[in-house]
Amino acid sequence: MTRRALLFLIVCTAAVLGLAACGGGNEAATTGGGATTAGGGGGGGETLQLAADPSGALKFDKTSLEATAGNVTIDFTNDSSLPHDVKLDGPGVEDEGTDRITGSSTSVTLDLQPGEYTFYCSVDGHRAAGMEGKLVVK
Ligand SMILES: [Cu+2]
Repeated sequence: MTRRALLFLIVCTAAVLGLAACGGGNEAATTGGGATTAGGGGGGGETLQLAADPSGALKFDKTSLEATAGNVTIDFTNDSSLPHDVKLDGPGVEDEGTDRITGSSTSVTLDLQPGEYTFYCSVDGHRAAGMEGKLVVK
């Protein structure tokens, strides 16, 4: 009897936890899906966030990005004391991107077609040191 009661309690607890997890997950998925649909449905207008390492290491905070074809805005933050920029090479785009900035933020909007692009910092030596990554546009 005691054992059965304990089992019942465990099952109930699991069910409650499961429901709670499901509820939270659905909410997050709905919010995320809505934002994605709004960006893609409007013929682009997607915004990507990218930052240089704030401590001065020669790297970005991401090595891969993904976007939907159309107007893609890159919000670039460089809180370090070194100059950095973000440039793109890929289909129809060569060495285009943000201004070179130090300790501030900037953004650039490019009309991108589907394909694979390389993003990198064009300051001498930075790309070779690891400031590059891949952007996939679908
Ligand atoms: Cu750089």
